[in-house]
Amino acid sequence: MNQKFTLFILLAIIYIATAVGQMTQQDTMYVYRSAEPIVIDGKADDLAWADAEWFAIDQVWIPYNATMADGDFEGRFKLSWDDEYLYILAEIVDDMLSDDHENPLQNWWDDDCLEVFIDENRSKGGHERNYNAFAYHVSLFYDAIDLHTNGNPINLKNNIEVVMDTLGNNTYMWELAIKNYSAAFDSGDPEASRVFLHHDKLMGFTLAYCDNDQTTSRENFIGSMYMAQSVANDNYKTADYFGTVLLVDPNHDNVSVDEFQPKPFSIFPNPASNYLTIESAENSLLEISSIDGKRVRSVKIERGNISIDITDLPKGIYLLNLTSDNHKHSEVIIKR
Ligand SMILES: [Ca+2]
Ligand SMILES: [Ca+2]
Ligand SMILES: [Ca+2]
Ligand SMILES: [Ca+2]
Repeated sequence: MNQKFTLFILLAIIYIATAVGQMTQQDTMYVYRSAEPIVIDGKADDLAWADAEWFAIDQVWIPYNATMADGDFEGRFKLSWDDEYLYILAEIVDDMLSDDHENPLQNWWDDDCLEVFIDENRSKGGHERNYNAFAYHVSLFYDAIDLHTNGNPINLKNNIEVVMDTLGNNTYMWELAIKNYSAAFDSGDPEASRVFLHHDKLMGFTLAYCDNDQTTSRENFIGSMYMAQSVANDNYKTADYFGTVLLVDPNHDNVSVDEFQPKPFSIFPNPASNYLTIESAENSLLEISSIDGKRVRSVKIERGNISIDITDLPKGIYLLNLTSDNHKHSEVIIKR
C-alpha cells in the first residue's frame, strides 16, 4: 500500500470513530481557521461554517445517563477561530426556553444557558477560584457568568459576543465569538492577559447546555464530552476532563501530517505550587530556567508520567523546555 493510501485509510478510520462514538478525553477536535472574521448574528451563512464538522452535545451528565424525552433537548456545534476569537456555532433544540431568575448572578446554572468551558493553554487543573480556565454560563440574555477569585459569581459578558437566533421548531442557533485570556486574567484590566490564537495551538474545550423547562431549576445538564459518573459535574471546578482542540490553519506553511498528531508533551497544573506533572510520549530532557536565565532543573525523563517537585522554587515565572529526539517544546510556567 502506498503511503498516501495508508494515510487516507487511517484518517477515514479516525473520522468514523469520531462520527459514531462519544467524544472522550483521548480525542482531539481539529478546528480550522476562518479566512475572514465571522459575523456574529446567529446565522450560519459564514464561509467558515460551511465545511466545519459538527460535534454532538449528547452526554447527559445530570441526572447521569438519563434518557431525555424526544424534543426535550438536542444539541450540536461547530468551532472555528482566527487570531482574535474562538468561534462557536451551536444548534440547540429545546422545547421550552426558561429563565426564572431575573438577577443573572442568582442560580445562573438553573436557567437555560449554554455553558462554554475553555482552558486556553490546555494546562488542565483547578479553575474554581482562578482563571486557569473559564466556565461561561451564557444566558438567554447574553450574560456570561463564571466564578470570581473570591468565590462569588461574576458577569464576564465583555469576554463574549453572542447572538441567538430562532430557527423555528424549538430550534435555536447560537453564534459566539470568545476572547481568550491567560490565567492572569483580571476583569479590571482584561487586555493585559489577552491571548491571541495561532496555528498549532492546543486548547481545552467542552460545550454543555443547562436545560430548565420552567420548573425553576435545571432538570438536565448535557455536555459534549464523555464524563465518568464520579466526575460528571466537575468541569466547573477543574479543567482535567475538558476535551482537546487543536487549532489548524490550512494556509500555514509546512502543514504536515505530523502536525495533525497530538502534542507529545502535556504539563499541568499551571500555575503550580508544589508539583508539576509532565506527560511525555517520548524520552526527553526537561529543563526549567528562571526568568533571568538561571537553570533550576535539568532532568532526563522517560516516556510516561512524572512529577517534578518544585516546592523549593521561589514564586515567579519560569521557562520549561522539553527536548526529545523528534520534538522541542517550550512553555511558560508559573510557580505560586
Ligand atoms: Ca454568522
Ligand atoms: Ca428542554
Ligand atoms: Ca489554563
Ligand atoms: Ca429549556
